[in-house]
Amino acid sequence: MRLTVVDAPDQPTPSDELAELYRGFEQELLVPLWTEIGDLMPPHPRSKAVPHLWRWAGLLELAGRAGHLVPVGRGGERRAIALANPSLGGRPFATPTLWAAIQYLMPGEDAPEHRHTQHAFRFVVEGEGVWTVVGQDPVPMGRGDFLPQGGWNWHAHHNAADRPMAWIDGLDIPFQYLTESQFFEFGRDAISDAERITPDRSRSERLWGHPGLRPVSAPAAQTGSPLLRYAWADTDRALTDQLELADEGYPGVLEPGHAAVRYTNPTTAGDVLPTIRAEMHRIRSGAETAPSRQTGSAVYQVFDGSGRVTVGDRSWSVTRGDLFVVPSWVPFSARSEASASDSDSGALDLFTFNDAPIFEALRLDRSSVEGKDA
Ligand code: GTQ
Ligand code: FE2
Repeated sequence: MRLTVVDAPDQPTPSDELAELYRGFEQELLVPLWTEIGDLMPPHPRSKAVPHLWRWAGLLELAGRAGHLVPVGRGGERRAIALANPSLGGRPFATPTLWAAIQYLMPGEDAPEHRHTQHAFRFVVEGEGVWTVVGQDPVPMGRGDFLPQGGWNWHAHHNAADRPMAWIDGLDIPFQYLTESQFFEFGRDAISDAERITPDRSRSERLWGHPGLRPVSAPAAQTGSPLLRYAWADTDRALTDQLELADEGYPGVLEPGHAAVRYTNPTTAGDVLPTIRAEMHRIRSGAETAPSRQTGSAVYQVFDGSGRVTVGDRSWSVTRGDLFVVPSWVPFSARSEASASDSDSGALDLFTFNDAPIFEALRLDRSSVEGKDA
């Protein structure tokens, strides 16, 4: 620490005595507010993170090479490769609060059982064949499926297929690193044969996966949603219905040509995880979202279609699988631009997750749309 005498109107006049005072502060490990206020208490958030884009093709290629070179086992635990925001000091942090990684499992491979306080989810942009075993309940993973997994649940992954599979993980690892709240335990080294079954639906879905219906026998409470898989067919139908209703003059869409759904905990109707919000947005071909910003950071992955996204002063053409970061209070907008290689509708489907539950719990949530404060 080295205090400097700042020559500015709101600062004391430099003098030998002032310099001596500052040396005294230093020796006693004291820092006055007046030299730090601009950084500590800015008029609005100035994120340390920057907008950044990672191309899916590049991630997948590197993950595939790791599949051949790096074993999965006790200690390393997961073949997960994290996005490191270029301005967060090389740490594996996509944003100051969120971890985002591509995870890769070779055919027949298992990732061993463990549990941790970090809240997590998996999202699948392509492929199938992996089952995540949460608390001994095998949960299938396929394209478009979202699998939340609240902290402290035992979990392992196993690839029952004859092809490698990749997906993305989202966790609150950086937030828990900052808050020094982490606990971690190893589970069994191998899951049992009874957990190696590959059912189409997990037990959690059979119990909790019926719209608007919850079992009257309230089972043991767990952290986060008890529903462990939100299947793509349901998400897709919800978005299709929203857009069609708008055409019929019914309310429901966020803005013209822009439908969105939030993954929720069926026991509370609130967010699926205590620290992470997750949503799927569909922007109709040719439609554009209004630029908006909020406190807190987000990660997006293009699920389908292609388009142009703008994050602050950065703008990229994006396509299936591409991942990008929206830092706190940086404006974001997206435009759907159908390209010849896109499947069916030409809509841009964007999966996104963010740290909004933390900000809302602490009353730190603020947003504005095109300059209108909310
Ligand atoms: O799959 O259990 O990307 O514990 C980071 C930490 C994945 C996992 C990650 C984890 C996992
Ligand atoms: Fe884990």
